[in-house]
Amino acid sequence: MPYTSVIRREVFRHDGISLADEQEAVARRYTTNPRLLHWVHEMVDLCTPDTVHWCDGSKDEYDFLAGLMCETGTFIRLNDGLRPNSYFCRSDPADVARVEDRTFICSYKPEDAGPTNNWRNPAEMKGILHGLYEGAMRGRTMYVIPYSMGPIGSPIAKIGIEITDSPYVVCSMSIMTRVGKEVLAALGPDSDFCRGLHSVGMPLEKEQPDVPWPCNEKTKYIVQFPETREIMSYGSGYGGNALLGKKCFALRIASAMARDEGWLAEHMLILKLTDPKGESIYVAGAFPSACGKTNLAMLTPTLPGWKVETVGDDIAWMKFGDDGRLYAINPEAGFFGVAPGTSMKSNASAMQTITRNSIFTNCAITGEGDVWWEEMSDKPPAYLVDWMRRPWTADSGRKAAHPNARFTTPASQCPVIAPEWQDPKGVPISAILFGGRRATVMPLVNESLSWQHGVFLGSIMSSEKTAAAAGKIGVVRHDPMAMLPFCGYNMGDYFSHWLKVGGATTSDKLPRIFYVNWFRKDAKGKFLWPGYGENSRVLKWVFERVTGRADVVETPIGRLPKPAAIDLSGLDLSRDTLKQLLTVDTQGWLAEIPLIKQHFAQFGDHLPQGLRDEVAKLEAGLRKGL
Ligand code: SAT
Ligand code: MN
Repeated sequence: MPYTSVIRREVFRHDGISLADEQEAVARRYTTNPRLLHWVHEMVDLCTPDTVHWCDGSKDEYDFLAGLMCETGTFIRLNDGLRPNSYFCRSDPADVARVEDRTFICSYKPEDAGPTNNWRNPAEMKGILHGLYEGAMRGRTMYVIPYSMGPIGSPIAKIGIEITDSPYVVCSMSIMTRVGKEVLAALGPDSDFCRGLHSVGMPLEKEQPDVPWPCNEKTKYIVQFPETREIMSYGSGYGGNALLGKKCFALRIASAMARDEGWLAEHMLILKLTDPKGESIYVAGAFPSACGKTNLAMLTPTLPGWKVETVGDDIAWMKFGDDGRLYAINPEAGFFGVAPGTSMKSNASAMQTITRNSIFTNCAITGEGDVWWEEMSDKPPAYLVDWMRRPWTADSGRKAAHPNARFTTPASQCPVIAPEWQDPKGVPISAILFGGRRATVMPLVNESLSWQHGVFLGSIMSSEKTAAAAGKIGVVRHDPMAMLPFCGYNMGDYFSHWLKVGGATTSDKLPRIFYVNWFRKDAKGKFLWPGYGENSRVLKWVFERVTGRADVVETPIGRLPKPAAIDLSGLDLSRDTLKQLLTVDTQGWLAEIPLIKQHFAQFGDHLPQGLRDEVAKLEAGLRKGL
């Protein structure tokens, strides 16, 4: 039976019977979970969609919805000869990135959201949102997406249900997460789940034509209720605003769950690093959005014999195993990567991953029906249509792709995906990297002196702002553990939680913590370090530290490599430049101290004493060296 008729049969509507009542019968074929049935019933009554569709995550469903979006103009199917089963999509220019100023944490007490989050009272916010959701799905289909973050059945995985009126979200979620009946089977009749309600906030009146990218230009709300594990998102259809499994659940809600349950939900890539002898370690790394997590996770080492394989590129959930080590899973099943800058030179594995079965949003499109973005090739195609539907040539004087243009692609297609990437028990983490985009002060690599000192280094992470979020680009801001936009509770308490985690096992079992900075520039503004595949030289040093080798210099900021300990073989980089990359910029660090103190002051008595001690120790150490 063709897929369309399955949908049509299920959404058949009688006059005089409420859709919610009618849906109950359909819904019971998918689940008997009373909480789920009740919630969907309530949301149908509130949002009054024309039809309801329970997603099964099948290929038929994906193809049907993609086809539907081609008809409505949301999707353009790319040339199958060039990029099979792939789609091109343009968002509304008013909906291109996460909206941090419209993101809220609604906890009962304001101090539980903390100074770095926008707090609102949960009841008041629900009042506002209910007003907005009332009738919000009129003229549209409501999709119910059962999804698992993490391999279904993994003790670390968790189940969420997203209700959305966007078929783009359904297709994206079925790439980014595990969707379908197996999830409902794993949920069973009794378990609870994370509730996520999403609407693009653009109901359709009778006869009103739809637009290719429905959204609400004026009103957007991305709202988390960590205490009740609920998400409500309104007005945006883009990325982390709308794919609720990602930042909203796997970071904001999950970080609060992790605090309560003694684990970590982090904005981290996970990679497997293998040395020429075949010995492997697993490394997690926190970097702010659009700072190269995907590139690092898929790095092609320039050092002969070394290998990097990918476990995840954005999020890590880490729990202690019975052996006292920290095990990480990648809760996602796909990559939502920044397209501009991705090329065979910068990330060949990503380029091979996206050769098929992918969605491209806000890139440019070529005359042959393929996608293009800045730096994808040395020479741009002679003629393109840009992400704003304007003709584009190399001398147009503007970017062809939006800087936050993205690919959405299955992780399983990555040529360097680690064979164990879906292991339900996760992979044991030996090292954690923290890093931001900093032109000055921060050295290439620096190992922490202890777990507490490592947490301190994470807590003072700072980075230049990128296009992943709306707002001014390039401004340096503190972004602790790359979680500033994603921590679902008071960040001071989050630091305490990190310190507590360090006390949960013996120090030999804890991952070692490193601070890295690939983005150091010289006085003329030129990058000092080549980055990309050359970062394998830093990974090698990390590997050697973890396995008990490699020389260090103890300094007040941490353990720096002796310059000779970084393997520069085959690289055209002077020892002088390396020295510059590895010196302690005492004046620069001293200038950071008041900024760190100011950053810490906002947390008041939520700031753990351990971090106060670290800043005092750092300052004293730096002054001694003057
Ligand atoms: O939040 S998104 O998923 O849109 C991208 C990011 O900021 O990492
Ligand atoms: Mn991210």
